[in-house]
Amino acid sequence: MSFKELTGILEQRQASFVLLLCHRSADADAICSAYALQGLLKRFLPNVVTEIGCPQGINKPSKQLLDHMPINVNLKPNIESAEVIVLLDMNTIEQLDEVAEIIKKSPSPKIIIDHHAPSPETMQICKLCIIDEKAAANCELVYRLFVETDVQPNLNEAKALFIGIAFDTRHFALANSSTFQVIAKLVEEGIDAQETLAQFAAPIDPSERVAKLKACKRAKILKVEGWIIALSHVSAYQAPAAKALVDLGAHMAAVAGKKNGKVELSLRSTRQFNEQTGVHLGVDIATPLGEFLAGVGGGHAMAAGVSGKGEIEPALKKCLELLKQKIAKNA
Ligand SMILES: [Mn+2]
Repeated sequence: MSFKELTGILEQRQASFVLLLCHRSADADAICSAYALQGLLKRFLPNVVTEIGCPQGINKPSKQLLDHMPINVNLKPNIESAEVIVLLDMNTIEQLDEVAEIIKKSPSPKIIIDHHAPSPETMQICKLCIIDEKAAANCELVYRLFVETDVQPNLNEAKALFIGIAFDTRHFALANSSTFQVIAKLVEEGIDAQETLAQFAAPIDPSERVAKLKACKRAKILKVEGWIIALSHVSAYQAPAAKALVDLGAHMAAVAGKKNGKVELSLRSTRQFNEQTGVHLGVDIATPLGEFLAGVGGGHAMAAGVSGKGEIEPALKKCLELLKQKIAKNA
């Protein structure tokens, strides 16, 4: 009975001010889980003032969220005056940088609600830990508190929970069976999934649109051992441009650009390309390419970046050469 334990701590403290704290550059999952919890607490403890605090700012999509939802966030919360502190969607208070020290010093009880692997140090300072690493989003955990208390979320709360889950699961790509059960319930309660997802899809910068289209128009398309490789160049947004080329059908894309006298490249590939060729873009391509350009390169298996000296044409040529060698070697 986690919600009972939570309200038990508030009652024992006779708390009149409770702070719901979100992590650094708070995302939709953190803010939405705080908002829904705030609503649930209001039903049981109407006299307790709760505030959502984001002392280390919010991320870009969250700004859009706050424009569309009746959610109030305090960017400069008074942590010292909080009688109970609830930490949401963060496994360590170190995520709050210098604010972590203020939390550590505060004599008020702390409660954590999270879906990441817990840090022992943070668990030690918390009186109550509501943690499930298997949950795909923190909003899923807060939804369970509604179920536990037999409370129906109102439409805004349901929408917030839906958005938080959609955000953390990358529009359900990372969702598991329990996530889909929660989502099904929220849709049953009146959330229009298509409309809500469209409303909160990140707006694309007009210059990013143009950069992507230019990269497609300029792309050189080659076949290496049956793999479709796209090479292109734009002066900005190389990473989204490379991703766009892969989304359009290339197995691997490299997009170069020049900025402040430096040449920069973004590399992307499909998972299939990585698995079947064994080419790790960060290790096999970006790192040696960075050395070749007297700069630096690195990254992940399917997404990598390079920055160095030189011109676009020879940089892309070298990139292709490295790719051909690596694909042939692993074939
Ligand atoms: Mn989360």
